[in-house]
Parts: sequence; C-alpha cells; structure tokens
Amino acid sequence: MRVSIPVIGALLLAGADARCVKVYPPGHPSHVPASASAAVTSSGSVVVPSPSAQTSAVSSSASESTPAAEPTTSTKAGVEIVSSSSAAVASTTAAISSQSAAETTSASATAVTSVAASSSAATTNVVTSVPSPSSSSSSIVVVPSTAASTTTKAPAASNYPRAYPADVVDKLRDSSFGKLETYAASSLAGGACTLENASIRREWSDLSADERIAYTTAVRCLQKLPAKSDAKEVPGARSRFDDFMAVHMAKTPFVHNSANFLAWHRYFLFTYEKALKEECGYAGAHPYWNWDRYAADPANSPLFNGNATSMGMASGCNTQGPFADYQVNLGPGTSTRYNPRCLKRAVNRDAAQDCKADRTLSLITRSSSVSAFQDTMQGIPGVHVGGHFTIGGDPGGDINASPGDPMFYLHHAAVDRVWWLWQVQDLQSRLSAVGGKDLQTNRAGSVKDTVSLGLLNNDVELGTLLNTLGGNGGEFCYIYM
Ligand SMILES: [Cu+2]
Repeated sequence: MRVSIPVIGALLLAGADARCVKVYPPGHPSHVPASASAAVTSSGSVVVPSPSAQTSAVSSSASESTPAAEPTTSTKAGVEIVSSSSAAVASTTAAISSQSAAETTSASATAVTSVAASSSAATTNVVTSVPSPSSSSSSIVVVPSTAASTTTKAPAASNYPRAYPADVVDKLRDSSFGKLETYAASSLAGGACTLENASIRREWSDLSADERIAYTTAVRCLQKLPAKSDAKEVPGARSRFDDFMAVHMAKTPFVHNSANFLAWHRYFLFTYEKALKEECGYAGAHPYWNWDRYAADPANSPLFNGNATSMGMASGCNTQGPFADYQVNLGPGTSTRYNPRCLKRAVNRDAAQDCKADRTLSLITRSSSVSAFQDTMQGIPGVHVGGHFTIGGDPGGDINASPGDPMFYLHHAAVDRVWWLWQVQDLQSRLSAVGGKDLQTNRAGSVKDTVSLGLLNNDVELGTLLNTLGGNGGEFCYIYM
C-alpha cells in the first residue's frame, strides 16, 4: 500500500485537523478512501480498509480458519533448526485437524523457550545468566516434539533461543552485545540495575503459549478496569486501557516528528507495561514484534492468525482470539466521545515489506546522528509507519487512536528495540543524544525538555529516558533479545 495523496485527501475528508495533517507523516492514514464496504462511524467519518488491504483481506479470510504455520524449533548439535509445520498449512477442509496439529507443534516450539528460560533462572548468580552470544550453558533439557521426545542442549548462543532463524538485525544485536557488557562493567557496577537483573523483552513467537496468554490476559484485564480519565475531557473512556489511548490521542501533535518521539513512546510503553504488572498482575516483560519474521505473510502469522495464543485476527472485526470481546471506545481521530465498535484490522503485506530486516539494519548502521535516525525511522517508507500500516484498520491505522489496538504496544516495543540497538552501537555518545525540535516550545530539543504522559505517569525530563538500564530515575531496567 503506497498511499499518500488519497490518504491525505481522506484525512481531510474525515475531518482531521490541519495540524495533524501537517505534523504527521503524509501517508499515515487515519482513514482511507470510501468504498462499497465503508463503515460509517457515528461521527460520520468513513473508515474503510484501502483497496489493497481489502484485496488481501479477501484472500486472507479464506485462510482464516486455517491456523498459520508456526515454526517448529529443534536443536541439533547446538544449531537451531526451524521448519514450517506442514500440518499447519493444510487446506481449509482440514482446518480442524490442522488446528490441533499446529497448536501441538507450536507448544513444542515454545517449550524450548520456557525450559531454557527456567534453566537460566536457576543460575541467576552465574555469569551465564546474562543472555549473551558469548555465554554458554551445559543444561540438558528434554524438549517434547510431535514425533518423539528429543534430548537437546540449550543453545550456547543464548539462553533465550529464537523460534525463527536470526535475521540480520538479530545478528547485530548478538554481535554487539559485548559493547553492552563493557558498558555495564564500567558504568553499572554496584548500581541497582545490572545486565544480570535487567528484564528481557522478547519477541512474540519466542514466548511460550502460556506466556503469550498471560500477556493478553493482562491486557484484557486493563481493558476491564475502570478509567481514571477526567470524564469531562474524555467522556468516552471506559477503561484503564482507554486512558492510554486518550493520552496518545491528546499528545499526538507533540510527540511525532519531534525531538521527544522516541523517548515519549519509550516512556508511554514502559508505563503501560507497569500498569499491566501493577494493576493486572502481569509477571513477564513486555513482548515486541519482529516485523521481519512475518513480512512474507503477516496475516497468517502467530500474531494475527486468530488463535488463542495470537493477538487476534488479521482482517475485519476481531471475533476470534483473546480480544474477541474487546470493544474500541474512543476515536476515530481525536474524538473522545463514547463510540463503541469492534476492533478491526486490515493486515497489509505490502506495508510489511517496509519493515524487512535489511531496511532496519541500514537504519541502524547508516544513521550517524539521532536526528537522521529518528527522521529515517519515521519517514515513508520507514519502519515506524510501515508497522502501523501492516496492522491497519480501525483504530490501528489511525495515528491518533492507534493505541486502541493492543498491537500498538508490540509495534512500539519493536521501535524502541531498534532505538536501543542503535544506542548500543555507541553508548558513549548516544545515551545523551537528542535531536529535532520540541514541538511544544518550538525550540531545539534538549535533555531538559519535559516529557508528559498526562494522568498516566509523572512528568520527567527527556534526558532521563535515554538509558534503558537505569533511566527514569532507576525504574528503567531492561534490554531486548
Ligand atoms: Cu504515537
């Protein structure tokens, strides 16, 4: 979907204010041109999938009942081997039997992760508990498989094995981990946050089935807790989840294409993760979405295949998966009125191509300043907009209201990971690098700028949000796999 002119037109048609059109990347569609299947919201705005999204929606709907192939991970002689489950790509007529086959293979794939994770937890005081390409482990674990049980060894490369082959960005992450260890040895020694106790944000497919369900269950909990938003300002807010959506809607003009884009969204995501933990008992770290893994067929991926262990469906109203009974209350755009409707996706394969690993790698390795990095990331094509377009739909394709789709947070964790990895390449200078403009003051951005999440969290200085290991007054303490 390479839209820009029609989208800008549609934005104007839909009544988006001129400020939004100016501030956000053209082509980040809140709304797209009307068509036969346009849904007219109560505000009169037309929200429809784009023509290309509709095409893919039609083709993917045929396979909706067919669970996506999740790779089966097996380990032979320390080498991770990933293969697609042939059972999972059975025809729709065999959907029911392949469903169980797919779930079984998926469970065996994730067993590797959970077993390895617990073996790592058992050695917290040992150097090898740091997930590092150079660490080693001799734990022998038995991994259940669909065919037969296999004795395998936790991969030496990492205590957190990947369910998919490492892509070029994963490889950069692994090969530059030594820089983080060097930094930690000199700058984190004796502090409260260390590499050993930092939480580890992992990719969606690398979580076990139970871990994924624990995450979506906590999100559902947040969607049921009562809102704290001011009822006069946000009359439509019905839940704590809506509180986050409303803050993003209100702050959107000041936190995109701005000096604080990366830091604001890092803080927003962290605060969301904190709410999941403190208000909904979530015990894990926030997952992220590795765009590249599913770019060939995002609709039939472990994220969007509609399974109980997914983030819901790829097209139309989400009637399957963990968010089947979730209703979007706010939006579209900046509308804070109560506007209940189903969560709609328009998962788009074309947009996913903008987020391939080679593009992400070049973003990281070729951006020598933070300004270049954040401008390229938010440009078109770029991984930020590309990820939003990959989700699409209502409110996922709406720049203001996009946090109304729970996928927003996995996408922005991916954005945060890319920033983190860019920082890791040169921690000395990049842990204090700020570029671009503060759109509230219209001055050059600085570490002293105030970052505000409204009612969600305290106002803090931008400079304190730059380091995931000890930033935010010590509250940040995480890394990414
Ligand atoms: Cu945003």
